[in-house]
Amino acid sequence: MIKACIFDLDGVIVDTAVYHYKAWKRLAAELGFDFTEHDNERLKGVSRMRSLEIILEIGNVIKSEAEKEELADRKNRWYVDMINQMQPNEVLPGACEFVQACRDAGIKTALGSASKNSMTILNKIGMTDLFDAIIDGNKVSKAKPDPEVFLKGAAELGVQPADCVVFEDAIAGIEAAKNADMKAVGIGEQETLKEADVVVKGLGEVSVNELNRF
Ligand code: B16
Ligand code: MG
Repeated sequence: MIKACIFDLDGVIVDTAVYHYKAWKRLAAELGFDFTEHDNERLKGVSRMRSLEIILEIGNVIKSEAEKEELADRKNRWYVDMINQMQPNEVLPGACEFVQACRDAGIKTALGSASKNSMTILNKIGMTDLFDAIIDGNKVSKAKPDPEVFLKGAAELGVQPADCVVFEDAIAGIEAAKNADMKAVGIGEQETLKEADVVVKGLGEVSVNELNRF
């Protein structure tokens, strides 16, 4: 019996990938190489530091740990400038309505994101109060596909993992949900998110009545 829904943020509730892309592209340009939209796909659901390492690999650039910290901070400042301008109309179609419908049906809701900026984003889009628990990059030490983020979400909600459904757009996120012994709904393409129990294009396609059928 499903008692809780846990939502990834980027790619499920909002499309912040576009802002991550602009900021990483600007950093790559300062380092003297190009970073394409195709490359950006590799960063979805991946932590900030791991994203930087992937970018440095693409540019064939080697940096010390201290330099990496500075580069990640620089990128994050540009990213934060952009997300500070976000508006409620940037919520992906049906996302707000579906989270609210879960709550109306007595199903608990949590955020399970790798981002350390999730509170800024939720406040800007006006969805902070729709989540009973918020687990993000500030609360976890192990990145997806480790199940930590989702297990912490279930624990904070007081719900058993088997009674949770995770909504995720990244392959590593679907793996994390499976590693947590939870149901996983993929948001995106069937060919990409093969391990998910079901794949939809967005939360606008899901209804609360279906949750126990996944
Ligand atoms: P930050 P999610 C992830 O969000 C993004 O998909 C990923 O591209 C980003 O690097 C990561 O958050 C960390 O974000 O730099 O804000 O801490 O999909 O887990 O909600
Ligand atoms: Mg995501």
